Formats: sequence, C-alpha cells, structure tokens
Amino acid sequence: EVYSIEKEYFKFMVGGNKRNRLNEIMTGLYCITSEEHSKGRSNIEVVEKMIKAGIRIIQYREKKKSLLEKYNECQKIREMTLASNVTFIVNDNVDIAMMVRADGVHLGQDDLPIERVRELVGDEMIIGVSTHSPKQAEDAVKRGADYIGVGPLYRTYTKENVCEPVGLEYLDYVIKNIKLPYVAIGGIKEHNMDEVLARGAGCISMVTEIVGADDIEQKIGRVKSKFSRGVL
Ligand code: 3NM
Repeated sequence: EVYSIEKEYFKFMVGGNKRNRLNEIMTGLYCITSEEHSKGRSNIEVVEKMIKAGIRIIQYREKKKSLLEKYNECQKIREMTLASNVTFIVNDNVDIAMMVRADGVHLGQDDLPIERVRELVGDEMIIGVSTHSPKQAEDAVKRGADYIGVGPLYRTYTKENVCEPVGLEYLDYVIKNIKLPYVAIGGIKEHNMDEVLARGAGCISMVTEIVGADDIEQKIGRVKSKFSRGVL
C-alpha cells in the first residue's frame, strides 16, 4: 500500500515543470482548512467535501493542534489528495510537509527563512509565502518563493496577528509587477469576490466562507460559477 502511494507521488511530481504546473493549478479557488471555523466538522471531513467539489489545491492550516495530531491528519490528507490528483500544501510545518511528502509548504513572514527551507526541501517542493506589502513580495521573489499570498484584502478575524487590510491596491501592484503565481486572500466572501475578480485576480482563497458554509459543496459550486473561465 505504502509502495503504491510512493509510486503515485513520483508520477505526479516528476511529470512537467513546477512553474508550469503551478500556473495551471493556481487559478480559481485555493482552499484552506481551519477546523475551529468548520462548524463541528473535522478537517478530514472538510477536505473530503473540497475534493468532491473539484478543488485542485488544498492547504492544511491548523493552529490549535499538537504536532502529532497535525502529522496524522496530514498523512491522511496526503493519501486523499494523491488519490484525486489534488495539490497538497502544508502551512508552517516544514517537517510535516517533508514527512508526508506534501507538494509544498506555505510560510508566513515569521516562519523560517525561505532560502534555508529551500535547502531542506529541495527544488521540487513548492514554497508559498504570505506577503502583505510590495517590499515583502519582492523579497519573497528574490529569496526563491514559488508563489505568494496577497492580503489581507479585507478585514479578517481568521488569522491571529494579521495586519490591517492592505487594500485592493496591493493586489493591483502584484498583478502588475510580480511575476509569480499568487493567491488573493483575507476577508474574501462570495458577496465581495466579484470586486477581487474585477481587479484581475485569477486565484482566490477564502477560509471561513468555505469551511464555515452550511453546505460546503454547494458554496464551492456557487463560487466556482463566478470565475469567468469556470475553472476551480
Ligand atoms: N492569510 P478568511 S489572511 C490565512 O493576509 C490568512 O496572509 C492571510 O481567512 C494573509 O478568508 C488569512 O476567513 C485568513 O478571512 C483568511
């Protein structure tokens, strides 16, 4: 069993160049877990629904659990995402990302230095970095990030210690000046996503709007229909 998972992993990772693959995956909705906002559903249940709804990139983000609990959940999610060809990113924990052979790791501004993480994980693993200003975006590019998070566009209570909303002008800046895939994030909902799409954003993340929806699959379906090309 383990052997077949490994085989699947290499089939997925070896095919194609990372940048092309990322450009293709980072369009539409980028989903992120958060069990405390999931209305009693587990991260695993939520991920199951995201996969069923056709999501192609999922980040495991969990601030309240032990390392071991997070490792166990990531191991399970790695199996689920491999079986459905979904890209799997682990937030913060480089160790867990490597141990479960995730496709990538996502770093915040206070996490380990990008270039040191790169030494550790190698060239094939995706490194995403949260950025909140033009300077941070440029810094992430220089230091070898593969994609950046751009936000918070609106006020959000989901991320502790996150800065004031940076406004849509920061998104404009990234679209115009930064040559990396990016994901717009922070306070984005079904009701305001049109505004973000209108600025030209091709990839959007919503945390509470998705994981806290009464019917996650239905919510994803409605959000999906708003992306002009109909891709997820
Ligand atoms: N990162 P919601 S804002 C995880 O700006 C995260 O980097 C942000 O949650 C950033 O969609 C954020 O519920 C939380 O507002 C987004």
